[in-house]
Amino acid sequence: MPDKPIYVTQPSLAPLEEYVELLKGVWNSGILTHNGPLVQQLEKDLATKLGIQNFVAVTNGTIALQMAIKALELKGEIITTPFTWIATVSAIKWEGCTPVFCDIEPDTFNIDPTKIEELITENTVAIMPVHVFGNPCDVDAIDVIAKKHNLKVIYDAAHAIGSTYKGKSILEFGDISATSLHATKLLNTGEGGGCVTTNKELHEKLKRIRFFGHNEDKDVVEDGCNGKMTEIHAALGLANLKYYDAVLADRKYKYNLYKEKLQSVEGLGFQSLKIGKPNYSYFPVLFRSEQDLLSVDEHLKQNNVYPRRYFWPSVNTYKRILEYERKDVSEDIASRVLCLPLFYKEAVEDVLFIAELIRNTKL
Ligand code: T4K
Repeated sequence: MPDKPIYVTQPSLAPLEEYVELLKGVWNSGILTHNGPLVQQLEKDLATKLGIQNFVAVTNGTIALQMAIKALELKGEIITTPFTWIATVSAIKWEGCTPVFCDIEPDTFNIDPTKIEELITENTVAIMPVHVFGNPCDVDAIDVIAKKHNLKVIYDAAHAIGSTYKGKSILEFGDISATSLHATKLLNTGEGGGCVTTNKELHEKLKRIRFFGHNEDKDVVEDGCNGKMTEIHAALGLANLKYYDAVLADRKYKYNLYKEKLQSVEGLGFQSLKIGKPNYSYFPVLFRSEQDLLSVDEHLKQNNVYPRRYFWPSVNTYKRILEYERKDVSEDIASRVLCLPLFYKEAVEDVLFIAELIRNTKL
């Protein structure tokens, strides 16, 4: 048994000295925030790394979603997925819109494009799918529906830095993508996030919204908020960005190792990766029943291993903040998915140990 607990994830962190080196510049200049040089550098370097036109760095992924809704001036119903983190839905609600849940595909865990059209009403203004666990949605099918019904598309790409489709970053699909740079993500700034759009006007507007709605003369020209990333966070992002390729390759290796060791276990299933390339940022396992999941979860915990039930329960069942409407596939998948520990510092022996524990659990 490992002497220290193995949690579902740990932040990927650059050597401390490299972070401190960047902080020295911050201490010398005294510039802590307000679109400082490190934020600008992070935006530029990250855009180059991902091969995208631009990146608007913000305080977290939730505010990135809210800013996207604000920038597109949406008021009405937004069709989204119930198999997600609560932030997808709280962002919609905080912007005064109404979430309408579309059920998911049982294999990819992403929104089911064949079920979107039946939910469109005269009040529908947008679709907000999630690239669940970094697995790209069927962006072509979603684009066809959006164009046909004149709807905007905001991708919740919180998990999806590093995921691609047709050789292009998944962040450049839809009108705007909102991503997260939270501690638990492939690339992190502690807390952080970003908006990505290929539309230059929207890009400028997002920058103004991030900064109280100010234009360059500090006139208020938008309904803005405070979404500014600090230099301290940007420094961490820049330090970590140097290790981005190594982290991505490491996750892919461990993902494939888990798969290799677990694929012959009867009663276990995996997320289908059908469209584009994922970033291997999570390793979700699908059990035959919730009882099987609970047995494995218990066995792992007895051995100091702590996986997580992302995303359970299905968000449509949060009755305190939403009117309940059944979503059979999402509720079923949410009850049977367990994410196994997967992170840069995880020892390969620990991956093998966890896989062995699962193989040895009586299902
Ligand atoms: N949309 C989607 C689809 C999302 O999944 C999320 C966030 C968002 C939007 C919103 O993005 P942000 O506003 O958060 O940028 C995490 C994160 O808080 C959240 O960012 C993430 N999704 C969600 C799926 O998971 P927890 O509940 O897993 O955090 P916690 O504290 O239980 O940490 C998990 C494990 O990670 C711990 O066992 C230990 C380790 N850990 C965690 C932190 C925070 C560390 O080692 N160091 C740390 O600093 O929420």
